[in-house]
Amino acid sequence: MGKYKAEARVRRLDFEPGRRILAISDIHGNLEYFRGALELAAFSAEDELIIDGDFLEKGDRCLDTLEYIMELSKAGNVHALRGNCDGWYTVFEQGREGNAHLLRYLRWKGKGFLWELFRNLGVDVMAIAGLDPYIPLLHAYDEEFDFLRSLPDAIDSENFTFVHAGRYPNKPLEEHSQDELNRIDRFMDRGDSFEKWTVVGHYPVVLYGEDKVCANPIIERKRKIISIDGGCVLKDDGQLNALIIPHKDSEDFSFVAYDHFPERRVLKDQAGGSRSYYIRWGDSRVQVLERGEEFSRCRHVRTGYEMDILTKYLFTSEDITGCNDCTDYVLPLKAGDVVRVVEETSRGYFVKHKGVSGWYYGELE
Ligand SMILES: [Mn+2]
Repeated sequence: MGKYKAEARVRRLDFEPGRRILAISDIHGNLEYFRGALELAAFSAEDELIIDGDFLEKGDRCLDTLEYIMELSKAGNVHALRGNCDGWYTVFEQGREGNAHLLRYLRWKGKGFLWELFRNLGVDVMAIAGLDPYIPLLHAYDEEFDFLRSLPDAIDSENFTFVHAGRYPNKPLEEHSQDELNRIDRFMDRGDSFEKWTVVGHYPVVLYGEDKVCANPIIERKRKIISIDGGCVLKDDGQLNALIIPHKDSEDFSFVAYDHFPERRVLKDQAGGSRSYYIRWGDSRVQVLERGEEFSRCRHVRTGYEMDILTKYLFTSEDITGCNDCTDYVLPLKAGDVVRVVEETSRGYFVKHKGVSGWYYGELE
């Protein structure tokens, strides 16, 4: 027998005509961004809201985020589905080996949903010898686990299918496994197209970019795919996107994006740079040529491309030096443009302009 693959659970939803449909994915325990995005979108009881998976892990407020989603879900117009980071209800059935693996994970991560629960229960995961005796304590949160257990892996409607990561064409949703719907990587690069719109998160959209970093949703009209993960929590310059579908029969999509970076105004025109590169997750190995306090001169190992990287973005693990996502892209800007400041440095500002990240070397108002 191969590894047991849980079958996907699909929930059908018939949206009422005229009601606005919002979709948000990959909140990753960032309650501030979630509330911010809902406010920007002017979310109300008149809207439908799809939470497209991965509202847990990586961030600092997983339990609060879950409880807020549970509260919102009571009204009947908020519909969450499960991402690959939300399946913690299996913690009661995983046995000794699973528990040992989980303890190593908790110690390594030092944050996340179960880490928060154990902290609240007074269990210091760094100090205990094994997790087995402490698993039953988690039943204090049965309501939360029941909610996670109840979530579908896909929400299907007349014109839109919502899944966390992706799906295969010519294969009914129900015949996918949970893992397929929740974990397909680089879904947009598979080249598939669909009859009805497929809305996904899971893979930060910035990673589809070549030389530029843009966190706005990608809408592929010919293939009917919308990818919305703005890199909230995962990226230093990430944002939480809320896709806005005006009503169930509309393709007039728009979006709002929330982040917490301060807004400033550009004082001088800046011509865009001619050459740039984007070093990103999965291909971020660099060689440090000259380490400085603020910036370090680095060479991207695979391409040989050289750029100055904020020293605080460098990390070393197992003798390999890598870096957080970064770019040397110089943004084309006009005086009066409003930018959002991610990093203020002695050389200039790393900013976002309309979802695109890059450098601005002039003065800000
Ligand atoms: Mn995911």
